[in-house]
Amino acid sequence: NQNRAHSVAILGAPFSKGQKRRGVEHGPKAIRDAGLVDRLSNLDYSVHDFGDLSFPRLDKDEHFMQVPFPRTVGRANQLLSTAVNSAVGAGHTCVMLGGDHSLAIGSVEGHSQQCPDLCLIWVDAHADINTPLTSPSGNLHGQSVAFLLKELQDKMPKVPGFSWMKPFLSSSDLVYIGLRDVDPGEHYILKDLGIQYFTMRDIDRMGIQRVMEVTLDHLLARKQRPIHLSFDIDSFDPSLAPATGTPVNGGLTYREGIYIAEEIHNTGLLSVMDLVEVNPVLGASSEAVEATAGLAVDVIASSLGQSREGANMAFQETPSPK
Ligand code: HAR
Ligand code: MN
Ligand code: MN
Ligand code: MN
Repeated sequence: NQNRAHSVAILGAPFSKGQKRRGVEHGPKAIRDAGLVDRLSNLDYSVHDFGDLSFPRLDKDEHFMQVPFPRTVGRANQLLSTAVNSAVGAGHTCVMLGGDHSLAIGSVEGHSQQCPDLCLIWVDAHADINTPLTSPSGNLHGQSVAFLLKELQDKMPKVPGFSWMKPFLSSSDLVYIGLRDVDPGEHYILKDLGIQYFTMRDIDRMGIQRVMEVTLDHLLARKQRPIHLSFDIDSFDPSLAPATGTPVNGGLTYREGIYIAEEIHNTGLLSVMDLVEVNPVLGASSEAVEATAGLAVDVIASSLGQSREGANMAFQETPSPK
């Protein structure tokens, strides 16, 4: 277990203005309440919980085209970018707790400041690659990837609030896993840019083992480099993760989700992960909320090395009776 005694930074990002349903700003608390810090400490990490970032309320923030709260989302992401940048710079593996998925803009951007050669694994029911001109909803959590990609630069209008950043990621540095609700404009972009993606149908055909093999080969075969894992809890089937804003039937099984996380851990290259879209207000019961948040903790722990094989770090030898 090569990451033993490494340190993890936890950054809470209680933010919801990238979409229209309230409650996802309580995601960080729900995930912490499900026992995140203890679980990571048991893996022998030194855990640095930096608490929740505080994001300003901007009282003048008119729509831009169809996009609500552009300056609020831009500013939150700028602050998050700075926080991720310094956490990674300080040597931590960073876990960002959302909040909605628009936060990946700042998280990946901040990570890229320290690791310009990073690659991105996006686990989600959705592709989140709409531009403001293709988005059916206007919501920025469905557009995060479009802000990151160099190849979409001249398709992106100047959204107020985002002048602090410019796109830096190449479409060949990105793989999607779990897609099953992709808008027509998004599908065009995925095909046009030749982005590697695995839908739920691909997982049905190939199996998750082969999907991960091709994913890691695509991103790492030429050279080993830091991984950014952006994990949307709605990638899981709604029977497992009901407390989320845009559930879509036919999602990942528990074992598929955990296998993805384990394989990413096994590369030894995970540098930053996002766990987003846990919305405790949308659970039908406290059990539904606890199941969703507990699943989030399981994914994070597996990404950081919790193993189904069991750990033996407390033992140097099998104890003998005296
Ligand atoms: N594709 C739709 C849109 O752009 C919905 C996507 C947003 N849902 C998410 N993101 N949770 O993964 O509005
Ligand atoms: Mn390990
Ligand atoms: Mn998403
Ligand atoms: Mn999603």
